[in-house]
Amino acid sequence: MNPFLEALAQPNRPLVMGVINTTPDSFSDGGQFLSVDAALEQARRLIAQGADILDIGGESTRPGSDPVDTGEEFARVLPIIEAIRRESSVAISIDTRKPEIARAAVAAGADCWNDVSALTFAPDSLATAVELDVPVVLMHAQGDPKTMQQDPHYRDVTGEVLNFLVGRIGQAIQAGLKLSNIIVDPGIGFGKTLEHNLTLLRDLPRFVALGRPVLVGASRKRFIAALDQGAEVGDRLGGSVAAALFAAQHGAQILRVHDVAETRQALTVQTALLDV
Ligand code: HH2
Repeated sequence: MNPFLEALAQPNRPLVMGVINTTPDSFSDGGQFLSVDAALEQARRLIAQGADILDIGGESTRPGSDPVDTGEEFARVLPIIEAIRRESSVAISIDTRKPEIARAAVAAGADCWNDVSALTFAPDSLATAVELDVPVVLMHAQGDPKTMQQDPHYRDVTGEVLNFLVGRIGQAIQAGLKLSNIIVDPGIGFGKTLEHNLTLLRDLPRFVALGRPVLVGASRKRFIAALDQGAEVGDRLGGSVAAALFAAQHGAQILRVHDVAETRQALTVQTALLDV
């Protein structure tokens, strides 16, 4: 069985996905894990802290970011996936919009394709996902990273994001993707205001009702600063953990976080408190 699906099948607690961005410009850990050695050290640390999945990304999709050349993205992510795979069987996801990167990452040992464009970025994204036959995260975004935060607009944010995801699930199934390979994500911070993000988090049960695992990535995001006097990225741990606990309590099955140890500890306490 695919290690990613195996992990999803087990727990009565959500899975913790630890983020490793091998980019110079990611909003929270940009520049920290550019070398294979530094990224591998971080992978070891996150595994020791209890990460169920490592999410490896070589292109920042933060608001205002520029796209990355495919060759550069290959060079950033492949050696790291290979290095992790040489020493660990931890589930690995590749965070990319590019089918050719997803294909090479899976060949190098990745188990899941995390696509913030929900397989819309390239004409052959859907066909590639079908062929790779690994779990795929379909995430909602309004606009592209360069401009998405300029004026996000919805009449009914939850309804529109749900509609989009239902539409993408339908298209993916029609193209031949297995339903069991589909994970959905409302895309916190991707073309959303503070109010949009809060509404989506409160409405998570409606996403859970789609019947597919829900992934939430709220860690260190800007909405936390908007609620807390512009807190800098490094000062958003409390808000990140609060959002992760809230998401878990409202049915999220995968939490994408930068701070694995703290999130795991908070989830353990929450589980103990709720388990009566
Ligand atoms: N958020 C980011 C990147 N990838 N993938 C999913 N499925 N859901 C998310 O919410 C999500 C994601 C953005 O965060 P980060 O990777 O920390 O920053 P950057 O895009 O600057 O690399």
